[in-house]
Amino acid sequence: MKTKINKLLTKGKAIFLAYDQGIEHGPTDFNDRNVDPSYIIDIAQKGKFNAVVFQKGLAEKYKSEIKKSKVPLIIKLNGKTNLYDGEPISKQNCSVKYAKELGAIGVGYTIYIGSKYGNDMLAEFGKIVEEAHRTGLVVIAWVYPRGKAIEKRKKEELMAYAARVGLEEGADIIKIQYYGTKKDLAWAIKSAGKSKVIISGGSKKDEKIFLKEVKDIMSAGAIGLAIGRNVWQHEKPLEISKKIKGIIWK
Ligand code: FBP
Repeated sequence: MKTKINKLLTKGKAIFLAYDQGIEHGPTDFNDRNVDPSYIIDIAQKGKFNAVVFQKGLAEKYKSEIKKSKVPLIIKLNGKTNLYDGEPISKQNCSVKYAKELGAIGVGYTIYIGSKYGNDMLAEFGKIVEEAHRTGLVVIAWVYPRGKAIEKRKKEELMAYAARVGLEEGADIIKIQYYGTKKDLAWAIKSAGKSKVIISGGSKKDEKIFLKEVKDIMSAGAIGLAIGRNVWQHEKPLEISKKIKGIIWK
């Protein structure tokens, strides 16, 4: 089944603006400006992001703003709060069908490989891939190694495992976190085969350090980033977006 992956990419590359931190971390990530989803849609539009990533509630309540902005929408189909310290599990909270009705051209889902519940998430995600691909939606897997079983494992090695899981499960794009060296990342990207790899931004870093990281990420073969806090927590989000995009589309 052909997906509309090209609608989410520009010359094969992409920058997505991630804004699901409200559920994942709570409003502690936000200030007076960026607590407002309209502010995020505005950044995505003016910064010409390839898509914005929302949970279904924001996609519903800000439907008219999203439509007006013309920014493509990716809806996360699962999520969890951090008000719980057990083995990580993120369950589906939105159907593929509903995401499509809300205007999404892609859906996202987080899998915590290494968790006691990792295989349950793989099974749930497997069904999502089939349904989404049947209706032409692009599927993006956030694959994060987490949980007790992997505490002693090397994060840089698990990065390749995460990427491979995304490929084997049928994700079109795999979002992983960058650990280790450029060589480790290049191996992870190779392990992802024909699936594309994007990297998550993480908590806000010093700008110089962050931009150097983006350079390494791109030269290792990633197609771009799905980034949140390093953009919308920045004093000048459009300026930093421009710098990041200058590296992605160099
Ligand atoms: P950031 O660039 O802000 O890190 O966003 C990327 C992301 O994957 C979000 O989609 C998600 O909400 C968050 O990171 C998950 O954070 P955590 O690493 O704490 O689970």
